[in-house]
Amino acid sequence: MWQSELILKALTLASEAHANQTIQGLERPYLEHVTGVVMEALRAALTDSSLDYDLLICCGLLHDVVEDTSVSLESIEEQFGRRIAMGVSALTKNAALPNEQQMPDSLSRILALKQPEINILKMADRCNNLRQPLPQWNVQQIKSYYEEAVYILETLRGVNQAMENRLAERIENYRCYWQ
Ligand SMILES: [Mn+2]
Repeated sequence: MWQSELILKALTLASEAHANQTIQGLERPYLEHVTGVVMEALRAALTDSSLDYDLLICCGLLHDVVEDTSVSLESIEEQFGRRIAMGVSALTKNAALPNEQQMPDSLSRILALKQPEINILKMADRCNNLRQPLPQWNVQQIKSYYEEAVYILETLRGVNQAMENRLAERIENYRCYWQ
């Protein structure tokens, strides 16, 4: 099914790396976002036993570690191997690019990997992030976040119906924040 020791190692790394970080606007431990993403992904992935659950769960736990903390991709590769490092890398935005290119770039790297587990995780990530917008956001920012979610779903769809249905439902519910 999955390797518990490997997953516990990823959970420990994520817990240490995100220790001082909170979810923006909620001020709750960031690990709540990370494990929420894994929960969403796993719920969908259990409909397809051909998926690699080690890859899915480890990349889910580590998906924001390189983007948001000082942990390097090299150390992920050393500890978890190349496949997991490649998955985390595709889920990490390239901060050297202009803002508007960062999401298209990440999605094209996810598609190039051809690992459905990573498509599922990106959709699960947006599912978890489609919560009540920050109070300082204006209507335009909220609409843009909605449109970006639609773009993520349309770009990555075709790998897992349960995940796609779940994201579509979260997107539909998000409309209440600007309509
Ligand atoms: Mn995330």
